[in-house]
Amino acid sequence: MKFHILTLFPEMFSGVLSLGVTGRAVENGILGVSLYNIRDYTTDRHRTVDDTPYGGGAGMVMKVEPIVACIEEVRKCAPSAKILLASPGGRPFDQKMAEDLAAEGEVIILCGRYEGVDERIKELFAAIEFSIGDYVMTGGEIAAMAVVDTVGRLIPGVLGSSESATEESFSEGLLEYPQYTRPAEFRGMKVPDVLLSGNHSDIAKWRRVKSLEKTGDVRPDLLIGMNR
Ligand code: 21W
Repeated sequence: MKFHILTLFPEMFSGVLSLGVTGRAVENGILGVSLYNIRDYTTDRHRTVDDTPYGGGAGMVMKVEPIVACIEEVRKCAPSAKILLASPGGRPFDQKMAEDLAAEGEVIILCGRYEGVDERIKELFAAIEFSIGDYVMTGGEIAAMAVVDTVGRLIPGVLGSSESATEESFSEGLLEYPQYTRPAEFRGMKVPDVLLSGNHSDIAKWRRVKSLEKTGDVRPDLLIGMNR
C-alpha cells in the first residue's frame, strides 16, 4: 500500500511517519508514503501557490496549475491511483471508507490550505472529498494523517500479532468497554471484581453491558436501527 501526499507542509508528517505502529510499518516497507511539496511545482519567480477568490470574499484559494503539475508527476508512477481531497465540505471519513481504501494499491491525498482549492481540481481528477469531522482546522494535513493511520493499520503485517485482534469495537458498532490493568487497587479505586473473577462468560456479559451503556450515553446515534 502506498500513499502519495501533496501538501504545502511536508514537515508536519515526520512524527506520524517515524513513530509508533505507522512509523514501524514505513521503516519495514509495508507502508509506503511519499511527500510532495506543492510549492516545488510552481514555475513563477515567487513560487506562488494561492490567489484571491473570483467573486470576492475573504482569504485565498489554492491555484490549479501547481496542483495539476504535481498530480500529473505522481500519476506517471501511479496512473490509476484514486485521489482524495481533504476538505471540510467532504464526505465524513469512516471505518467503511478506510476498509475500501485498504484494498487500493496506491492513493493520492491532496491537503488543502487557506480557504480551499480551486474547484476545477475536483472535476479534472474526480477527486473524492473527505472530512474528518464537524470542526474547522487550518488545513488538510491532520486529516491526511488520520487516513494514513486508519488505513495503514488495516494493511496485513502493519499491526503485530498482539495488536491485531483489536477490531471488535467499531466493527460491532459499539463504543469500547472500560479497561484496567495492574494494580488491582489504586488510591482506593478498585478494579471491578468481575474482571478478577476468571469467569469469562461473566466478563464478556459485563463488557457488553458497559459498551451498550457507554454508547447510549455518548453516541445514541450508533444504537438507532440496531434492533430489527
Ligand atoms: C477550513 C478550509 C475552512 C476551508 C466559501 C467556500 C480538511 C478539514 C480540512 C479549511 C474552510 C477536514 C469557503 C475537518 C477541517 C481543511 C481547512 C472554509 C471557506 N468559503 N476535516 N469555502 N475539518 N480545513 N472555506 O477543517 O482543510 S479535512
